[in-house]
Amino acid sequence: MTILVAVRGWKPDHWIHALRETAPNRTVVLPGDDFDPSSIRYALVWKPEPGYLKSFPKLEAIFSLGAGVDHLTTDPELPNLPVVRIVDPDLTGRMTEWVVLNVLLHHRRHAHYAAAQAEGGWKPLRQWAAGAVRVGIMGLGELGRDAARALTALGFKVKGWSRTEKRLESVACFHGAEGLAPFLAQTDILVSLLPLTTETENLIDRVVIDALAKDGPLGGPVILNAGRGRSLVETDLFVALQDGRLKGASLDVFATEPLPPDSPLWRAPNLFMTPHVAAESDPVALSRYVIGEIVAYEAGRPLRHLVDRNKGY
Ligand code: NDP
Ligand code: OXD
Repeated sequence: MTILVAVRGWKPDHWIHALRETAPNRTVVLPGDDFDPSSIRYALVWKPEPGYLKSFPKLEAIFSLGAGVDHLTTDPELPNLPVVRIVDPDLTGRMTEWVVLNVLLHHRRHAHYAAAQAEGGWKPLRQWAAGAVRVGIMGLGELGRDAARALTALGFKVKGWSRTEKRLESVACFHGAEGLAPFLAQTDILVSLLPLTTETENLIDRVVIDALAKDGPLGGPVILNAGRGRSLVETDLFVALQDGRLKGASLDVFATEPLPPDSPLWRAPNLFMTPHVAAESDPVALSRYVIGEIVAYEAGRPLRHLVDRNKGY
């Protein structure tokens, strides 16, 4: 029952160490180690080389080491096996921290105060209560629901948009193409926690930007994206920040990562950027999650949190 760990762009050492600590009786190997490909039952992966996973004839399940699975669904040679994604309070809590932090940075007008401090200026601005601000969350999945809960607790007026109909306490829910315009029209701060699929690619463009509420207390709408970079048309966001149709933005994910040095986004006004660290996959927490799922599966229980290949998430 050998476990393969293939994490492109991440250091594998912490994963190997955490997995061996969590499951000392299992063999854990890395690509390049000396092992028999037919010994591999489970692959724990992040951005594996396309086609790589078809090399293991007895593979039973693929575990994405991130909540997003576009790094797998875009592989045309992905074997037809169950793909399990991360649903874990450690990762969810990290994302909620990022969302709350960035909503508050804009709500509390932090760019203004940071600039004033740099100039040695004492420049108070009027401050509204959270209840005056409408936050709209695109994606009411594991991450969107938790962010909605935390923002509601702070007093923001929260609404959400998803593909299928939802009912959530204290959150006005919209869904589908017909729900998008009314959702946007009542949103001052838009938060995208959408997966990347054929439907969500380039979804947040100038049409969406122009459909956001313009009568909110922040003086213009704000966009946060921690879902996937390719859901947002970066040039449309940049132009809207430049010409003032958008008051501000926060981005954790980008169409090309790392963000190229010549991207105009580096110099966009009132834009907070983080390098895809909103919700890091923690080796200790997520090794416990994955081993727990494997143990349950081997005891005869069905695998949970499976990706639906037709939906793409
Ligand atoms: P889930 O699969 O639990 O939720 C996805 C949500 O998006 C669901 O509510 C789904 O609707 C909605 N959705 C999907 N397609 C559409 C569509 N076409 N129109 C409207 N709504 C849609 O995912 P998670 O919440 O766990 O994660 C969301 C994404 O966050 C990940 O896919 C990943 O890209 C990103 N992420 C980013 C991280 C970072 O560090 N920046 C870390 C972790 C994840 P429905 O409920 O109807 O199915
Ligand atoms: C994830 C990510 O999907 O890090 O977990 O983006």
